Amino acid sequence: MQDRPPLVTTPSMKPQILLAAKVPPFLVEALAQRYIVHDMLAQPDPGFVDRVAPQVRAVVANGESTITADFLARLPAVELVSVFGVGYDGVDVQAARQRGIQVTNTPDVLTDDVADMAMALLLAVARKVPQADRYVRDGQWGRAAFPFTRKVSGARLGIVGLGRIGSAIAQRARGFGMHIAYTARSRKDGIDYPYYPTPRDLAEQVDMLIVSTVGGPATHGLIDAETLRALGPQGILVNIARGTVVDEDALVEALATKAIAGAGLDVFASEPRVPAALASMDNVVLTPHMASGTLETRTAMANLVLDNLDAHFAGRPLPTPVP
Ligand code: 8YV
Repeated sequence: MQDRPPLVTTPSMKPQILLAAKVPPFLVEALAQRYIVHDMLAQPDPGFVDRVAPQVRAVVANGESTITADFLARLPAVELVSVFGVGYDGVDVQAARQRGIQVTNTPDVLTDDVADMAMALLLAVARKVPQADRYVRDGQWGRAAFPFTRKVSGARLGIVGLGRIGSAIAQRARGFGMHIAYTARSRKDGIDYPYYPTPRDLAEQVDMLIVSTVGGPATHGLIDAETLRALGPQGILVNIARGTVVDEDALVEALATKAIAGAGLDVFASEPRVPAALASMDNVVLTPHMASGTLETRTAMANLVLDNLDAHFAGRPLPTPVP
């Protein structure tokens, strides 16, 4: 029998990337068509990252990822971190910059969904939508009266952080005839809504407070016990930003003692862990960090991740580098 010629393997020219977060399957598939993908969450072996590290030229992360300076130091060939999400507070951008590593995110495409979700949570808490649903399913209708709820239209709304998402929330709230005020690091030029320098000052003036500011050390615990007390026993808090912006222990305490009336929370300090106390309360609505989670928006986010990677590897300007 004739010997077969040895199989010649040519090294793939595809750049290698490290997938460091859970992203939708359609993004994983699209990435795999263009790149050699090392999915670190699918690898139980702790030595995996260091084994592939010398070849890794880009990292795909998400809004919840923690990409520290130490982690980047383990990736000597990395050139780009592409975040599937608008928030990049988990990425040490300064450390990346020092190494010449670019960071991109997915702004704008998710603004509408996140603002929609803020209003959904506000309405769900104020109008007791989950409780009303349970009441009907449990066959209570016709037996016991459903309690009165709180009116959202015309109420006073405070927005913490009037960036892209905060402004989109304000736009929606105007449609509800709400009286809008805001706090931010500084007063915004050309904005007529009343400005308060701190969340506490703002909370004193409003019925409902929506948190839509960036995460990270600068806003850690910004919504503290004092702010919640200022919001008052009729007050409702909604957080679609980052769990760390709200002092979670203080929030649990404020809800338990009825220092505030209720809360709608899409984000938590240590996801996916939700404090058991919150889950046992009836005056809260809890969702699993899904504000941007429509098929349309997650598809647009995925496309932006791909566009940034493709631009980088083609030597073109990045569509959405972080500022
Ligand atoms: C997540 C988010 O990134 O955009 C952000 O900053 O927090 C979200 O959109 C998304 O859940 C993907 O993990």
